[in-house]
Amino acid sequence: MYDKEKFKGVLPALLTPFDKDDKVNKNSVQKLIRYNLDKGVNGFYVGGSTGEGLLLTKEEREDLFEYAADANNGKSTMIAHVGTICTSHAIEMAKTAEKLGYDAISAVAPYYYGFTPEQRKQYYYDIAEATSLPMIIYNFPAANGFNLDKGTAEEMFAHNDKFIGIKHTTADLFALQQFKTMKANPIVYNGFDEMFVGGLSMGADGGIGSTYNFMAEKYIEIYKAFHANDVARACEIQTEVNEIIAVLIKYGVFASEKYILDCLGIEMGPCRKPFLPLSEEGKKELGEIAKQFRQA
Ligand code: MN9
Repeated sequence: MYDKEKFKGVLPALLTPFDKDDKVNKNSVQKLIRYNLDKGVNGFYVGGSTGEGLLLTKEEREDLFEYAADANNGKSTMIAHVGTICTSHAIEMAKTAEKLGYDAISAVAPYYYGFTPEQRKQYYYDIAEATSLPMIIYNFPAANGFNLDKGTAEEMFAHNDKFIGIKHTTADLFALQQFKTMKANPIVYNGFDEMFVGGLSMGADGGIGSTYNFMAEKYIEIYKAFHANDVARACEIQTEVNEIIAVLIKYGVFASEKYILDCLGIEMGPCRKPFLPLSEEGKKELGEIAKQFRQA
């Protein structure tokens, strides 16, 4: 059995900083981890969508796992996102994460070829069987057309008890609630930061989010208020962060988050191409937003 408690709470989906040569910036990875540990986050989700994991080579992803684990130094829960289109690459990354002491692995479903439900399930079984680490399914239908339902999840969790959780990145909070009624009672994470209170209300055990990178304290406060039965306060903070998220969406979420962190003293660089640099107009508006957050 694994310790369920340690997977709960607020976990930034770690952004991946790049230096001037477009290399993963180790210094900044470590600074970003420490900045968030100081705020009291419960863990990190490394190399996922937010971390531009699918724009990194396998070696870069493994290096990133190492930099992040070193900086975390056992202080919080570490989840390595190993998902990719090729099962054997995912397995190699999962083994690396295991060696580095990660607490769990996670994977987005394989994409592009329109794999069948059987093929997708087998991909998850193969990865889960390759290590002793627990597996958290990354359910992000908008990205790959795979919409995990309760029946399929039941089947997968029954097949292998390494399946422990679901990162639920859809606005379908009914589906989230349905996962919580499964026999296995999985850990379920809210994936869209702009509906964190909604996710918690429907039973989420916590959230994994990109906007946590620079405003984790807001989500920690939402989480605490919600669990102290102060839903009105939780909603108030949600409204506050959503005003900011609306601006991030306007200019591109990850590039905007990186720019805000640049302003706060952590050099994040741009996103990797084909993402394009932030507009000057975006920088102006985001620079104003950055002023309300703590310097790193
Ligand atoms: O990891 C993120 N998901 C994606 C979670 O980017 C696909 C979210 O944090 C969003 O970036 C955020 C803004 O829509 O909720």
